[in-house]
Amino acid sequence: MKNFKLNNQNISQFSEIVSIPKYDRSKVKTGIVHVGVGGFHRAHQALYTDQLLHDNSVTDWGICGVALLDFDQKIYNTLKDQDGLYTLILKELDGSLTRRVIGSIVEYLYAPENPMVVIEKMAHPDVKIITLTITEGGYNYNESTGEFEFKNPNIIHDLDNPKAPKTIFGFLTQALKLRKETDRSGVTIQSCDNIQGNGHITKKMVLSYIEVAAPEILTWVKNNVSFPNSMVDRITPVTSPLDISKLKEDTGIEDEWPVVCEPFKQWVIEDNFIAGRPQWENVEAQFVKNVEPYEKMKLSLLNAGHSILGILGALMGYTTIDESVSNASISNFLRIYMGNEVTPTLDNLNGINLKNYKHSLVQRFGNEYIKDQIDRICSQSSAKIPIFIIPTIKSQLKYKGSIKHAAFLIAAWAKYSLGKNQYGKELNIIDVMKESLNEKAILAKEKPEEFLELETIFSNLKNDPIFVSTYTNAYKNISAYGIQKSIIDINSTILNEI
Ligand code: CS2
Repeated sequence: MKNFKLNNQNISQFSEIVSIPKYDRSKVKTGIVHVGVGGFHRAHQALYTDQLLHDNSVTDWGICGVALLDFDQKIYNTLKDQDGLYTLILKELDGSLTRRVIGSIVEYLYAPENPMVVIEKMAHPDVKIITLTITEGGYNYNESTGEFEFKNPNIIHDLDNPKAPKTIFGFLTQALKLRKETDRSGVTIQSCDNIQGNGHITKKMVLSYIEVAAPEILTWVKNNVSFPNSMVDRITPVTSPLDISKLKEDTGIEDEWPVVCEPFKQWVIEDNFIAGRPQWENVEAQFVKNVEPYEKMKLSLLNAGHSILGILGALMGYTTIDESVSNASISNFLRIYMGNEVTPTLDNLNGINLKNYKHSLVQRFGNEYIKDQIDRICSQSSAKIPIFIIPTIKSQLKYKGSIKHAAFLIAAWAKYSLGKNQYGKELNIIDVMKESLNEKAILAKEKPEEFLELETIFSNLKNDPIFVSTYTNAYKNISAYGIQKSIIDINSTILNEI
């Protein structure tokens, strides 16, 4: 088979082999600016939009991808080189692959190269929505106070250099200012990150920054910008070199950075778009009045489940999520956590069969073709645990429910933060708080409660005697009996109680 580089010129070469965009990309205008063109965006929103653009009457909703950080240069270069085209590879549960070339990203910009171009694009009259996947840690709030973190050096930089910002807050502020000054329409800012109330948080953080950076536009922003909440879901591991070479071998497509993902996808969106929106509901997105219960269900079951499989699995010496969930003691742990500790905190899930949802999660985690990396899941746990796990603990404490498995997980995380698995092998910890986590983890060896002193993660949990004693017991058990045996033991205490 002859190989061709993926780009506009060669795209028709692949039409017999994979599904390709069957719309005229040159006629598609940019209506959405997306910040953070990682694997997830390309497996999720960009696919929904690509499906929508196949209706040839839809030409207003092309995406301009923005790479915000120096770190994003590689994806920018790849997309530029490939005219925004890339291959999405669905890995089905039976191992078969479904491939599709996506065409909805019609422009791409690299902010560090030319911040003004990004600001102007965000303020362009055709742009009606700015969507974000900037990770859980990207919203710059202090977990213990819930307030915007003005001490962040990049925020200080943006306040001093408004025309050459580095953070999303600096960019949005300048773009909104330009929109107001040039009498342009308002715009929707839509977070697509895994945060409870992601729209509310985005609104609060953006307004907090503007209040200091550009108070003269605050009222305009309040009246002309909407911030819908949304729940996003699709497991998207990091692309491996094998995925790239296999794509080329099987199809002749030379794609420098295809995206791989699971077959499942879900997008539940609050219908709150001040300047209009695409009809994503035509391609299976759900628009609802209140996203909160869906978000809560997904974050506290799927994402928390991931953190459990990641942290316990890492300590046991596994490298992928499917390996971790195929260990019976870990999957029992997960089931008990979901049933005993999360389910009592969920309500208002009209139309969702929670039992089936939990069952399907275990199946999705077990997809052995996905090979979702434990390193990816455990990365930035300091931003994830406060969103995925702590709210469940707080709610259970309030209603005197069980917190045994959650407290055990925190104890296991304290062990993980020491940097070694049960065989003494070094763990690859990727976390902005890696050093402080490690410092507290070392102190915790003598006095387990020390780990809870990290207030930006645990807020005031260290003052709850029930939590502290449950956590301390779990920590001592792991120290005394090792991770495997203490997981089995904690599962059996619950089964006995039941
Ligand atoms: C994962 C998510 O980052 C994580 O810890 O739980 O990336 C997860 O795969 C997605 O939210 C799935 O929708």
